[in-house]
Amino acid sequence: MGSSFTDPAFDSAESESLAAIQQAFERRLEELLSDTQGSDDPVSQAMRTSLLVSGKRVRPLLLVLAARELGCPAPMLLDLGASVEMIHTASLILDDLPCMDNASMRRGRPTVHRQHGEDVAMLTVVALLSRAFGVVSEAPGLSAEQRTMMIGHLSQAIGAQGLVRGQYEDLHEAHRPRSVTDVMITNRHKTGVLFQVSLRMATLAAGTDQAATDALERFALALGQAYQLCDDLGDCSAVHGKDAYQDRDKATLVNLLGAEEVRRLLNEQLEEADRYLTLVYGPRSALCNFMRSLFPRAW
Ligand code: GRG
Repeated sequence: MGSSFTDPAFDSAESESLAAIQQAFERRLEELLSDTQGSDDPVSQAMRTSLLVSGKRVRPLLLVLAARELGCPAPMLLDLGASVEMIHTASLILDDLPCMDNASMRRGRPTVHRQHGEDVAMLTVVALLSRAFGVVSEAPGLSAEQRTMMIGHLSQAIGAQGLVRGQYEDLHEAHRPRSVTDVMITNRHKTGVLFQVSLRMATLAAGTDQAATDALERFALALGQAYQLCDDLGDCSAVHGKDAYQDRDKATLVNLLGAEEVRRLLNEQLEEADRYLTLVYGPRSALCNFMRSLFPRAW
C-alpha cells in the first residue's frame, strides 16, 4: 500500500493517465465541497481538512479505473468516486473517536476530535455521509434507476450488515479468542464491503452484464481481504499516517497465525483477485496494474 503513481508497475502511458485521473479527482472533490470554502464554522472546516488531505484514494480509483475499462464516460465517475471517499473518510473520523479506537493521528494529521472536539467530529461524520448521498443524487449522466440502485447499495454497505457491523465486531469481539473465519468476516465488513460497493457502482454506471458484475464484486472482496491483511502485517501503517501499534492486543490474523502464514494468505487473496479481474478484462488492465502497485512487496 505504499504506492505512488509513478510506480514501475505502471508503464508510462498508464502512469500519466492515472496521475491525470488523480488530479481530476482532487479538483472535483474540492468543487463538491465548494460551499464549505472560506467558512469559519468548525464542521465545514473539519469536512475540508479531513477530506482534502493526503488519502490514497484507493476506493475512488478502483471505481474510476474499473468503469473506464468497461467503456463508461468519465465525468460522472469522479462524482461517484467522491461519494465513496466521503463515506470512507466519515468512517475514519468515527473510528478515531475516544469511544472507538481513540486515535490521535490520521492521514498524518491530528484526528478531527483532537483538533475540533468530539461534538464537531460526530457532526462532521453526519455532514460527510449526507453530502455523499447528495452527490450521487446529483451526479451527471445517470438514470433515476441507476441512482436509486447506487444509493441502495451504499446504504447497505454502511449499515448494520456492512461497515457498522465490522466496526462493532472489531470493538467488541476482537479482544476475545476468535477463529480465522471470524476475523475474515470482520475484515470483509470493515474493508471489503466498501471496495465491493465501489466496483458495484462502476458496473452500474457502465451497465455491465451480471457475470462481469459478479466477477468484479468477488475481485473487490478478495482485494479487501488482502488490503486488511497487509494493514495487519504492519507493512502499511506508516503510509496510513495513523497511530502505530493500535492492533497490538486484538485478535488480528497476524496475532493468530503469525506473519509468515498471513503473507501466504495475502498472496492467495491477491491471486484470487487477479483471477477475477482477468475474467473481465483479460490479463492486462490498468486496474490490475493499480492493484499490483498497492502491494509492492507481494509482487
Ligand atoms: C460512518 C460510514 C460510517 C461507518 C460507521 C466507524 C465505522 C462504522 C467503520 C470504520 C471501519 C474502519 C475503521 C475500517 C478501516 C478500513 C481501512 C483499511 C482503512 C484505511 O484505509 P486506507 O489505507 O486509508 O485507504 P486512506 O487514509 O489512505 O484513505
